[in-house]
Amino acid sequence: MKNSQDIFNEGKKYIPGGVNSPVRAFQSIGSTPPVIKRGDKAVLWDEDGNSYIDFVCSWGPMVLGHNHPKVYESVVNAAKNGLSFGALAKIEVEMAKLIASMVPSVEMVRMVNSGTEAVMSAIRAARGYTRRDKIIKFDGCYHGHSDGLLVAAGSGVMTSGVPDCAGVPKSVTGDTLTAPYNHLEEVEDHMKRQGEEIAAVVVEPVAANMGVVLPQPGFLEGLRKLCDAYGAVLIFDEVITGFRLAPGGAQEYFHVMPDLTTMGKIIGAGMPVGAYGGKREIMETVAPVGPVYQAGTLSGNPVAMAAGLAQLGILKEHPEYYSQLNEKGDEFFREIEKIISKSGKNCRVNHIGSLGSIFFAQGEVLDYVSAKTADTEAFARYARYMVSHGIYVAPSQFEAMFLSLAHTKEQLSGTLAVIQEGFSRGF
Ligand code: HOZ
Repeated sequence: MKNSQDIFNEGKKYIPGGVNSPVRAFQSIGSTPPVIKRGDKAVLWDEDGNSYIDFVCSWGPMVLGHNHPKVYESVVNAAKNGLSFGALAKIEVEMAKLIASMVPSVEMVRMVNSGTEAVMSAIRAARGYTRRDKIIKFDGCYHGHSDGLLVAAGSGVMTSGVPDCAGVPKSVTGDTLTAPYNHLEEVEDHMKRQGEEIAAVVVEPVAANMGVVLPQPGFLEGLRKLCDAYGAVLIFDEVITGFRLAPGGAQEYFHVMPDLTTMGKIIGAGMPVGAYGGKREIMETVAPVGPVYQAGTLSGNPVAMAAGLAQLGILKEHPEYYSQLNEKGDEFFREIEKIISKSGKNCRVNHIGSLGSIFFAQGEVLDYVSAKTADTEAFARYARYMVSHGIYVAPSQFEAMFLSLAHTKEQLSGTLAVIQEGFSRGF
């Protein structure tokens, strides 16, 4: 097993599809994945010795780039003291305090191990708090793979083109209502019909799992008003936007406060961490204070906390990093827009700060239906071309492109040159 292809083939004998998460199989772009050996700053190397400028950034969390020396040092030092205790450690309290100091709506926070777990638990807390069962989610938003949220989900579910997941009982999804993203009137309809039964509205404040789709002006504010009017809990899933758009995530960026916030891998600097937090009165329904049960031996794991604390600590100390990162992203995506418009191709670039997507679609992409109009074959040709030219982009039309603070001007202009060549010659 020397090279990527051999390793992937061997993996397929023992792991479903050869991968531990479906999108990374590169199936939807009709290719096979480079097997990644190492990352440093904004560069990845594969088992064949090829290097790539990384625009996946582990699906977001590597906002400082790979192998940041302070994060590395913090992890190594923590590991020297033991890998897991299943008991309270001081670093968990430090982490909770730091998150509460950065995310404006968070008064209390509970650590879990992934974004999936965070959203699943936040919804349970919202249901326990309101004593209601139904939730509203948006078509094309992805909130992890828990049963009740695999309804019209984005990310790998959308990539595979299977809107409903086998193995999920109808009885479990019966309380999940859906609405199109950016269509406030449909949320209002649900509320008018059954507002007394709706525990929560869960939303990605910037949708980033059907490609990047921005909230239209008034959408998030409208959700806030509807939740207030009907006594529902507003949950912002900030697994992608948290600590990326601003120190306090999308809620700070858009000045709209949710009741609960879910966070993911970025708070572990890429290690398996998630968290949910928000208003004290809701969080105090969670055990051992209240009757909503949620637990886990690995929750608040000291090594994962050490990684996250180092990354978030750096970000808190340097608020100027956000203007740098957002400007770098805005400029990069605007340049892509120029290239595309000169080429005359039917593409749209949706972007905000360091997050963006090139949609191979004709019209504006504002929701699941318009995202689905994208020509996934054309995207596949583009993605294969990019990867074969040393630019690692997500192997799906329905995922985001992420920049980090580690991306250099030269790397970004090199990437633009590759894109330019691709759009002018065809992929
Ligand atoms: N569903 C993830 C991105 N939205 C991909 C996870 C992975 O393959 O690591």
